[in-house]
Amino acid sequence: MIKPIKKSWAEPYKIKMVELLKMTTARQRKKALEEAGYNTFLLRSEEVYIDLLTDSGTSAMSDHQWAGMMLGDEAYAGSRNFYHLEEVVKDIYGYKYLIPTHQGRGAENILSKILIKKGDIIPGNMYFTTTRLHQELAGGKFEDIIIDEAHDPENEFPFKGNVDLNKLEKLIKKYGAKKIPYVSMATSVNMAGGQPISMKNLKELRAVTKKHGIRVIHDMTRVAENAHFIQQREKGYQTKSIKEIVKEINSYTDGATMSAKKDALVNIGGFLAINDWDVFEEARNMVVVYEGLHTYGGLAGRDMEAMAIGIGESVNDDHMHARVGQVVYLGEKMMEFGIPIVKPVGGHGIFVDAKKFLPHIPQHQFPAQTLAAEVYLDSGVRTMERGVVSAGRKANGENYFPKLELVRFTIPRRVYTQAHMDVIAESTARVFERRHHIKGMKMIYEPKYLRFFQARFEKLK
Ligand code: PM9
Repeated sequence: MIKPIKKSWAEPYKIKMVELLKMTTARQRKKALEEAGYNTFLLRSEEVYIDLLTDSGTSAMSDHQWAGMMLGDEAYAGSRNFYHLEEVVKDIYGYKYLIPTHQGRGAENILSKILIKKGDIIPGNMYFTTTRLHQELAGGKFEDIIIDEAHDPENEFPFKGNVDLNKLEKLIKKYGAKKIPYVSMATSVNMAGGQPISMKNLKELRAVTKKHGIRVIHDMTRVAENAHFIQQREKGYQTKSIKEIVKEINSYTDGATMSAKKDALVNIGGFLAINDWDVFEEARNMVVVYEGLHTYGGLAGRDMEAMAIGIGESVNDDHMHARVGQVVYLGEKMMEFGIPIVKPVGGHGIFVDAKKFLPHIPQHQFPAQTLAAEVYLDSGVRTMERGVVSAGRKANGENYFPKLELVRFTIPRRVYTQAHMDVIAESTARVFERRHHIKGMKMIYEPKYLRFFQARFEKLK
């Protein structure tokens, strides 16, 4: 029988402008890494060849978005771009009220301050660094209620972002619904490897929380990527568009925080969206303290215009097919080389399992941080630690030791080519070949908050 010819994915755009990259030598990279204290966040971007540090604010904007930038209305109050954005958030996302913020954490700060009281419990489907910190700073305690499968890189369950409803019920029983201001529900769970939550699970979550009068607040930073996986994997959604699925996801929630720097294809921006008038009113008042007037929230008019256009592009089926297609392509290449990665491949990057890659390095010697440094040394590819350093410390000062010790190879949207993906996989494979000779590190400087951004390390001899 003739084998059917494979149908490849391809980008639904062509390149109009290029940004030249600097190539570096191994010697230059060694020096740069030493100066950066072996923390890839502290490298200068000019010292980087392929930048997979994050997909946050690193997307390539479209010609339409750039044209929109020229339509920026930079009035202090009542910019027309705000009203355009407000309309788009209502139309595409389905939330009633909008508060723009400079980025996602601005929205997290305001929301946490409004909804959380000292001693409250905030259950969520795995922590995210900035989200949990704002919850803690507001006096709350985060409790992980993601399904156990999410903590196992090998487990191929298609919806590893799901909430374990038994864990939630237990928390409600233990603390009482009054102590739980909301469930913090993320789509495309970042720290689990960009893993989606299913619509079925979300509906069930909605039913349980409704019964107890608890809100669901959605971290919708990568909601369109989650919608893609629902379309691909969940029964009944194959003929629905990403746009329809996104709107349905949001309909089971009461409000959202958004870092528009990811899905929404802009270099800066975010918002808080909420259906409850009272919360909106308080947030509208609070945003003037922390961000700026409620019709710009720390953003220029042009940024809001680019965001409004980017949101529309983000829910285009062809865009999302190519976006996730490229990530899957890299994942398959890595697996061909035998590199241990989190499975199934998530939406925004490949997460390499550093515990399996460097099993001889104990977690307190930072295997993921070490691996990120080694990949940079090999080829100038910059990745990010998502393990014990990112997890930080508990309120009592003890380190969190997360089960997942990962290096994230995050793919910016519409930026790199398939040949870049090949270079990345080959570089990681070279490091994999010499993995037995790699030694761990010790932390020599640790900032108090979000230490992964600025911590410094030394190589162990
Ligand atoms: N995420 C990321 O690289 C950028 C900063 S942390 C290294 O993945 C979620 C799910 C995020 C996120 C940022 C934020 C905060 C909230 N939720 O960075 O403040 O992935 O816009 O958003 C980053 P901002």
